[in-house]
Amino acid sequence: MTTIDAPAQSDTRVQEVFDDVLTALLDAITRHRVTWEEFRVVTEWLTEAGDEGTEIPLLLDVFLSPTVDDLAHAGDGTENNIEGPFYVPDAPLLEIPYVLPQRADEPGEKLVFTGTVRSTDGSALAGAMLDVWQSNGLGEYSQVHPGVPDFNLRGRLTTDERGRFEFTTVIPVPYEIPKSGATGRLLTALGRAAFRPAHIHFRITHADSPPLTTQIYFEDDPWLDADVAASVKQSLVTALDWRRDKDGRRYATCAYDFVLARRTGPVHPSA
Ligand code: MBD
Ligand code: FE
Repeated sequence: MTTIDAPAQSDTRVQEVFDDVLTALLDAITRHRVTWEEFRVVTEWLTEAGDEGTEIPLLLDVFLSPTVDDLAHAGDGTENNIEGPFYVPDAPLLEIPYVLPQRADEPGEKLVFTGTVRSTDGSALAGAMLDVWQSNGLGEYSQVHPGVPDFNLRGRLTTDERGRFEFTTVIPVPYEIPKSGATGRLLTALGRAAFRPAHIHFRITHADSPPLTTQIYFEDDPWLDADVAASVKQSLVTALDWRRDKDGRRYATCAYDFVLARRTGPVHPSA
Protein backbone atom coordinates (compact mmCIF):
# COMPACT_ATOMS: atom_id res chain seq x y z
CA MET A 1 0.00 0.00 0.00
CA THR A 2 1.34 3.44 -0.82
CA THR A 3 0.21 6.71 0.69
CA ILE A 4 0.26 10.16 -0.87
CA ASP A 5 3.24 11.31 1.16
CA ALA A 6 5.31 8.13 0.88
CA PRO A 7 8.76 9.24 -0.22
CA ALA A 8 9.67 8.38 -3.80
CA GLN A 9 12.38 5.71 -4.15
CA SER A 10 15.55 7.71 -4.59
CA ASP A 11 18.40 6.70 -6.82
CA THR A 12 20.71 6.66 -3.81
CA ARG A 13 18.50 4.03 -2.21
CA VAL A 14 18.79 1.81 -5.29
CA GLN A 15 22.54 2.36 -5.41
CA GLU A 16 23.06 1.56 -1.74
CA VAL A 17 20.99 -1.61 -1.70
CA PHE A 18 22.18 -2.87 -5.07
CA ASP A 19 25.83 -2.30 -4.15
CA ASP A 20 25.42 -4.56 -1.11
CA VAL A 21 23.49 -7.21 -3.07
CA LEU A 22 26.13 -7.25 -5.79
CA THR A 23 28.98 -7.39 -3.27
CA ALA A 24 27.34 -10.40 -1.56
CA LEU A 25 26.85 -12.23 -4.87
CA LEU A 26 30.36 -11.51 -6.16
CA ASP A 27 31.78 -12.59 -2.82
CA ALA A 28 29.92 -15.95 -3.06
CA ILE A 29 31.15 -16.45 -6.65
CA THR A 30 34.73 -15.73 -5.60
CA ARG A 31 34.71 -17.81 -2.41
CA HIS A 32 33.29 -20.85 -4.23
CA ARG A 33 35.34 -20.27 -7.40
CA VAL A 34 32.21 -20.62 -9.53
CA THR A 35 33.08 -22.01 -12.99
CA TRP A 36 31.77 -20.93 -16.40
CA GLU A 37 29.80 -24.20 -16.62
CA GLU A 38 28.08 -23.47 -13.29
CA PHE A 39 27.48 -19.88 -14.26
CA ARG A 40 25.72 -21.04 -17.45
CA VAL A 41 23.52 -23.45 -15.48
CA VAL A 42 22.43 -20.54 -13.28
CA THR A 43 21.80 -18.35 -16.33
CA GLU A 44 19.60 -21.04 -17.92
CA TRP A 45 17.81 -21.77 -14.65
CA LEU A 46 16.99 -18.08 -14.11
CA THR A 47 15.85 -17.73 -17.72
CA GLU A 48 13.53 -20.72 -17.31
CA ALA A 49 12.24 -19.35 -14.02
CA GLY A 50 11.33 -16.11 -15.77
CA ASP A 51 9.71 -17.91 -18.69
CA GLU A 52 7.57 -19.98 -16.31
CA GLY A 53 5.87 -16.74 -15.22
CA THR A 54 4.85 -17.75 -11.70
CA GLU A 55 8.25 -19.05 -10.60
CA ILE A 56 10.07 -15.80 -9.82
CA PRO A 57 7.35 -14.64 -7.36
CA LEU A 58 7.35 -18.12 -5.80
CA LEU A 59 11.13 -18.11 -5.48
CA LEU A 60 11.13 -14.68 -3.84
CA ASP A 61 8.28 -15.65 -1.51
CA VAL A 62 10.12 -18.76 -0.35
CA PHE A 63 13.54 -17.19 0.16
CA LEU A 64 13.22 -13.42 0.59
CA SER A 65 9.76 -12.02 1.30
CA PRO A 66 9.47 -13.45 4.87
CA THR A 67 12.31 -11.15 5.93
CA VAL A 68 10.76 -8.14 4.21
CA ASP A 69 7.50 -9.02 5.96
CA ASP A 70 9.20 -9.22 9.37
CA LEU A 71 10.65 -5.75 8.82
CA ALA A 72 7.15 -4.47 7.98
CA HIS A 73 5.70 -5.61 11.32
CA ALA A 74 3.80 -2.69 12.82
CA GLY A 75 4.36 -3.78 16.44
CA ASP A 76 0.74 -3.81 17.57
CA GLY A 77 -2.10 -6.18 16.88
CA THR A 78 -2.07 -9.54 15.11
CA GLU A 79 1.27 -10.39 13.53
CA ASN A 80 1.43 -9.95 9.78
CA ASN A 81 2.51 -12.86 7.58
CA ILE A 82 3.49 -12.99 3.92
CA GLU A 83 0.82 -12.72 1.24
CA GLY A 84 2.44 -15.50 -0.78
CA PRO A 85 2.26 -15.82 -4.53
CA PHE A 86 -1.34 -16.97 -4.92
CA TYR A 87 -3.56 -14.03 -3.87
CA VAL A 88 -6.20 -13.16 -6.48
CA PRO A 89 -8.09 -9.85 -6.07
CA ASP A 90 -11.87 -9.47 -6.40
CA ALA A 91 -12.82 -12.81 -4.85
CA PRO A 92 -16.61 -13.40 -4.62
CA LEU A 93 -18.46 -11.32 -2.02
CA LEU A 94 -20.15 -14.03 0.07
CA GLU A 95 -23.51 -13.92 1.80
CA ILE A 96 -24.47 -15.22 5.24
CA PRO A 97 -24.14 -18.09 6.11
CA TYR A 98 -20.60 -17.71 4.77
CA VAL A 99 -19.24 -20.76 2.92
CA LEU A 100 -16.06 -20.49 0.84
CA PRO A 101 -16.97 -21.42 -2.76
CA GLN A 102 -16.42 -25.15 -3.25
CA ARG A 103 -17.44 -28.08 -5.42
CA ALA A 104 -20.18 -30.53 -4.46
CA ASP A 105 -17.50 -33.21 -3.99
CA GLU A 106 -14.82 -30.90 -2.61
CA PRO A 107 -12.02 -33.09 -1.22
CA GLY A 108 -11.19 -32.57 2.44
CA GLU A 109 -12.89 -32.36 5.79
CA LYS A 110 -15.32 -29.68 6.89
CA LEU A 111 -14.03 -26.78 8.98
CA VAL A 112 -16.06 -24.06 10.70
CA PHE A 113 -13.80 -21.05 11.36
CA THR A 114 -15.07 -18.47 13.86
CA GLY A 115 -13.53 -15.36 15.32
CA THR A 116 -13.62 -11.64 15.83
CA VAL A 117 -11.89 -8.58 14.46
CA ARG A 118 -10.97 -5.94 17.03
CA SER A 119 -8.90 -2.83 17.23
CA THR A 120 -5.83 -2.60 19.49
CA ASP A 121 -7.95 -0.51 21.88
CA GLY A 122 -10.26 -3.54 22.30
CA SER A 123 -13.25 -2.19 20.40
CA ALA A 124 -15.06 -4.50 17.97
CA LEU A 125 -14.57 -3.64 14.31
CA ALA A 126 -17.98 -4.02 12.66
CA GLY A 127 -17.98 -4.32 8.89
CA ALA A 128 -14.34 -5.38 8.65
CA MET A 129 -13.80 -7.26 5.40
CA LEU A 130 -11.94 -10.56 5.44
CA ASP A 131 -10.54 -11.61 2.08
CA VAL A 132 -9.83 -15.33 2.57
CA TRP A 133 -7.96 -17.77 0.32
CA GLN A 134 -6.53 -21.24 0.79
CA SER A 135 -5.56 -24.46 -0.95
CA ASN A 136 -8.00 -27.35 -1.05
CA GLY A 137 -7.85 -30.76 0.63
CA LEU A 138 -5.33 -31.87 -2.02
CA GLY A 139 -3.03 -28.89 -1.56
CA GLU A 140 -4.14 -27.07 -4.74
CA TYR A 141 -5.01 -23.38 -5.20
CA SER A 142 -7.64 -22.19 -7.65
CA GLN A 143 -6.26 -20.02 -10.49
CA VAL A 144 -2.90 -21.78 -9.92
CA HIS A 145 -3.39 -25.51 -10.28
CA PRO A 146 -5.18 -26.83 -13.36
CA GLY A 147 -8.60 -28.42 -12.97
CA VAL A 148 -9.74 -26.32 -10.00
CA PRO A 149 -12.62 -23.91 -10.76
CA ASP A 150 -11.76 -20.21 -10.58
CA PHE A 151 -12.21 -18.72 -7.08
CA ASN A 152 -12.66 -22.14 -5.48
CA LEU A 153 -11.95 -21.60 -1.74
CA ARG A 154 -11.58 -17.86 -2.20
CA GLY A 155 -14.10 -15.36 -0.85
CA ARG A 156 -14.76 -12.11 0.96
CA LEU A 157 -16.94 -11.77 4.05
CA THR A 158 -17.58 -9.10 6.66
CA THR A 159 -17.82 -8.97 10.44
CA ASP A 160 -21.18 -8.32 12.13
CA GLU A 161 -21.99 -5.36 14.41
CA ARG A 162 -20.04 -7.00 17.25
CA GLY A 163 -17.00 -7.68 15.08
CA ARG A 164 -17.72 -11.41 14.78
CA PHE A 165 -17.46 -13.69 11.76
CA GLU A 166 -18.00 -17.35 10.98
CA PHE A 167 -17.36 -19.22 7.74
CA THR A 168 -17.40 -22.82 6.61
CA THR A 169 -14.62 -24.26 4.49
CA VAL A 170 -12.50 -27.42 4.20
CA ILE A 171 -9.38 -28.08 6.24
CA PRO A 172 -6.35 -27.20 4.12
CA VAL A 173 -3.47 -29.69 4.00
CA PRO A 174 0.29 -29.04 3.90
CA TYR A 175 1.19 -27.38 0.62
CA GLU A 176 4.03 -28.83 -1.46
CA ILE A 177 5.74 -26.57 -3.98
CA PRO A 178 5.69 -28.40 -7.33
CA LYS A 179 9.00 -30.19 -7.97
CA SER A 180 8.84 -29.54 -11.73
CA GLY A 181 9.25 -25.75 -11.63
CA ALA A 182 12.45 -23.77 -11.17
CA THR A 183 11.86 -23.26 -7.43
CA GLY A 184 11.07 -26.96 -6.88
CA ARG A 185 14.14 -28.03 -8.85
CA LEU A 186 16.35 -25.77 -6.75
CA LEU A 187 14.86 -27.18 -3.52
CA THR A 188 15.47 -30.72 -4.81
CA ALA A 189 19.09 -29.82 -5.61
CA LEU A 190 19.43 -28.40 -2.10
CA GLY A 191 18.01 -31.62 -0.63
CA ARG A 192 15.31 -29.60 1.07
CA ALA A 193 11.68 -30.57 1.54
CA ALA A 194 9.28 -28.30 -0.33
CA PHE A 195 6.37 -28.23 2.12
CA ARG A 196 4.54 -25.42 3.83
CA PRO A 197 2.34 -26.31 6.82
CA ALA A 198 -1.41 -26.13 6.12
CA HIS A 199 -2.56 -22.53 6.30
CA ILE A 200 -5.39 -20.15 5.45
CA HIS A 201 -4.54 -16.69 4.09
CA PHE A 202 -6.35 -13.56 5.27
CA ARG A 203 -6.28 -9.97 4.14
CA ILE A 204 -8.40 -7.93 6.55
CA THR A 205 -9.46 -4.35 5.88
CA HIS A 206 -11.44 -1.76 7.84
CA ALA A 207 -11.75 1.99 7.39
CA ASP A 208 -10.18 2.72 10.80
CA SER A 209 -7.14 0.46 10.39
CA PRO A 210 -4.28 -0.22 8.03
CA PRO A 211 -4.89 -3.53 6.22
CA LEU A 212 -3.57 -6.73 7.78
CA THR A 213 -2.23 -9.56 5.63
CA THR A 214 -1.58 -12.73 7.57
CA GLN A 215 -1.96 -16.52 7.64
CA ILE A 216 -3.42 -18.91 10.21
CA TYR A 217 -1.76 -22.29 10.85
CA PHE A 218 -2.93 -25.36 12.77
CA GLU A 219 -1.48 -27.01 15.87
CA ASP A 220 0.22 -30.42 15.43
CA ASP A 221 0.98 -29.83 11.74
CA PRO A 222 4.26 -31.73 11.08
CA TRP A 223 5.61 -28.86 8.96
CA LEU A 224 5.19 -26.01 11.48
CA ASP A 225 8.90 -26.17 12.36
CA ALA A 226 10.03 -27.08 8.84
CA ASP A 227 8.17 -24.57 6.66
CA VAL A 228 10.06 -24.21 3.37
CA ALA A 229 9.24 -20.48 3.52
CA ALA A 230 10.23 -20.26 7.24
CA SER A 231 7.21 -18.05 7.90
CA VAL A 232 5.33 -19.64 10.80
CA LYS A 233 4.77 -17.44 13.83
CA GLN A 234 3.58 -19.15 17.01
CA SER A 235 0.97 -16.44 17.62
CA LEU A 236 -0.73 -17.43 14.34
CA VAL A 237 -1.23 -21.12 15.20
CA THR A 238 -4.73 -22.22 16.20
CA ALA A 239 -6.17 -25.58 17.30
CA LEU A 240 -8.72 -27.78 15.58
CA ASP A 241 -11.57 -28.90 17.81
CA TRP A 242 -13.36 -32.00 16.46
CA ARG A 243 -17.13 -32.34 16.80
CA ARG A 244 -20.05 -34.28 15.34
CA ASP A 245 -23.09 -32.76 13.66
CA LYS A 246 -26.64 -33.96 14.34
CA ASP A 247 -26.21 -36.70 11.69
CA GLY A 248 -23.06 -37.97 13.40
CA ARG A 249 -20.67 -36.60 10.76
CA ARG A 250 -17.27 -35.42 11.97
CA TYR A 251 -16.22 -31.82 11.41
CA ALA A 252 -13.73 -29.46 12.99
CA THR A 253 -13.97 -25.97 14.40
CA CYS A 254 -11.27 -23.43 15.06
CA ALA A 255 -11.24 -19.86 16.28
CA TYR A 256 -9.02 -16.83 15.87
CA ASP A 257 -9.45 -13.30 17.15
CA PHE A 258 -7.71 -10.79 14.90
CA VAL A 259 -6.51 -7.43 16.21
CA LEU A 260 -5.94 -4.56 13.78
CA ALA A 261 -3.75 -1.58 14.56
CA ARG A 262 -5.35 1.87 14.64
CA ARG A 263 -4.87 3.93 11.54
CA THR A 264 -2.31 6.67 12.02
CA GLY A 265 -1.85 9.56 9.65
CA PRO A 266 -4.02 10.64 6.73
CA VAL A 267 -6.40 8.25 5.03
CA HIS A 268 -5.59 7.81 1.37
CA PRO A 269 -8.70 7.49 -0.84
CA SER A 270 -7.47 4.23 -2.42
CA ALA A 271 -6.62 2.54 0.91
C1 MBD B 1 2.15 -20.77 -0.68
O1 MBD B 1 0.90 -21.24 -0.60
C2 MBD B 1 2.47 -19.77 0.16
O2 MBD B 1 1.53 -19.31 1.00
C3 MBD B 1 3.76 -19.24 0.14
C4 MBD B 1 4.14 -18.18 1.11
C5 MBD B 1 4.71 -19.72 -0.73
C6 MBD B 1 4.37 -20.74 -1.58
C7 MBD B 1 3.10 -21.25 -1.56
FE1 FE C 1 -0.37 -20.26 0.70
